[in-house]
Amino acid sequence: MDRETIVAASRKHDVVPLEGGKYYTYGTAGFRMNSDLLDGITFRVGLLSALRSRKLNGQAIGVMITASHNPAKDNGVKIVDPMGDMLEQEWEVFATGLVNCPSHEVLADTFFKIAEKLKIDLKSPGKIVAGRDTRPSGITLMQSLIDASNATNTSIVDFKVLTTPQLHYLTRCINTEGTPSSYGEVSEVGYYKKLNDAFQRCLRGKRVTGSLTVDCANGVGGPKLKELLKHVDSSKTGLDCKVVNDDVLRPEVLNLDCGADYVKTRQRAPPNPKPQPGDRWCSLDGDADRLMYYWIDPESGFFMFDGDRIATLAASFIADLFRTAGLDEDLRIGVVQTAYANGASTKYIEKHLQLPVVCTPTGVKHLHHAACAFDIGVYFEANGHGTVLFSTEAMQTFAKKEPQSPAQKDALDTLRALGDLINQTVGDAISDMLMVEVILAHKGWSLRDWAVTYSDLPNRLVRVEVGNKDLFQTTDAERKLSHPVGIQDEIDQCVKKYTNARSFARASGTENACRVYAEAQSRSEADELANKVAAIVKNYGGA
Ligand code: 16G
Ligand code: MG
Repeated sequence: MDRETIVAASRKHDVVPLEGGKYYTYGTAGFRMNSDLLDGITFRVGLLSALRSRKLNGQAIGVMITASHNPAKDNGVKIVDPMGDMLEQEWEVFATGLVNCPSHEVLADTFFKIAEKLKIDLKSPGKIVAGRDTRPSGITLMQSLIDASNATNTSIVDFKVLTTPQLHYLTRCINTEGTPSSYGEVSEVGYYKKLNDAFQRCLRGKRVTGSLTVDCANGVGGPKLKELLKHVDSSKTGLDCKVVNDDVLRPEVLNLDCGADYVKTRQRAPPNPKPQPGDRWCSLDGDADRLMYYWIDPESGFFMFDGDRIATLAASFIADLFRTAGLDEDLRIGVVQTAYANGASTKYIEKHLQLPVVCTPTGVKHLHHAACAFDIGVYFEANGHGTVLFSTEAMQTFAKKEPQSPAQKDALDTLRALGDLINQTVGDAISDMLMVEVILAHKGWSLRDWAVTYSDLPNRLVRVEVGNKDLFQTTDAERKLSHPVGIQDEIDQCVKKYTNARSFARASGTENACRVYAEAQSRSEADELANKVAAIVKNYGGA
């Protein structure tokens, strides 16, 4: 690997400098922006992955090219660590450092400096596994990545079009292949086979009833879900899936008036095709790592089952299985949420399910990390991203424990199957959807039964334009502002005037704005509180 080769390769992939001394940062979603700006950035992410792979003894590093629920013109690039989790936080600064190098020469020098500082043997082999969503810009960005791997003698496996969770799955599979902790077959088909096998084992002869319509946001989830369905025997499982909004041939319709983000932020079903009263629906987002369920209640209209609802459903089912299996003394189940979780869901988990709840800052990496502290960690963001993590110890206990009755055996087998069904690397809309179907089938629940478990507090999310969002610094898992000084007191004074109310403000991690969340006993109180807190934020935020 030599400097000249890297410099020459980099010349083909310029980075567009930002104006006014601003720089690109590796955020919660990696680098994400208009796809025209991403060529050089993706090349440099390739360089970083080449370093990271060698630092981790040649284990494969995943790179996913996607902008998730963002408009079709955007794209993004994100690094996945060998076990399928997000890039270790300490390395985000190196990503930011490489991407903002002012010239190709400085870039090459920085590359070698990082290698030296971290004692990376550049002669050892390195490996990258890559995937992209259906955005056309992903094809050229993949080439930028390939050029970076060629310039650094790093091997690259291009899996082409994948959902984000599939890339996470494949990264873990490659790195565990042939070991006792093998995560599955290293192929897309292996992913479908694993899900289908676990789905059948989870159902244990029970059948899914009624049909399910899946809105795929016109993204990669459409073709991939249809692929999965070829493997599912609906005569055995009862799964009757209708796939809609699966047009990936017209890039401009991606995430347009459909998808999980649309449903969550607009709090309504996609206009087209229109769900009929009583139908069971769910929506995936553009890269299939978020899930929203909903239905039109024939009496009261649209009702949404967001990440909080999915988390409570999963936690209650698993806690029941634990009790039946006699494991509630041995292993700990916990639920991880963010400040955006509806207060009613938190209360339900703590008071009704009697399970501990941990609150973390927004962003999957924080939730994932906190969930690892439990034997079974259920984590979901309200926006529908989440999963259930089963520790190695938990999986071993399910396998080893001698059942004392047929009911215990059944519970232990179901738990093991759930551990295989639920993606252990990251939130996976397709895997989560199968989990929801399994749980509803086991409980014999309709969506109405699920809806009445608790009532959400009315809430409102407001986006506030501010001069400088970096003035807003949070503490207490984003539930309070430490800066600007004095602002939190004003918010507290305001919240006090409302019943059962809560409100917080934070700087967005993905755009230049602040977000204000408020909930209260009634719709009008929640709206009023959100607007008042937004006005306070605006006041402190500069022009
Ligand atoms: C990113 C995060 C998502 C979070 C969202 C918040 C990942 C993979 N994605 O999309 O979890 O909910 O940012 O956006 O961590 P915000 O900071 O703009 O509110
Ligand atoms: Mg997504």
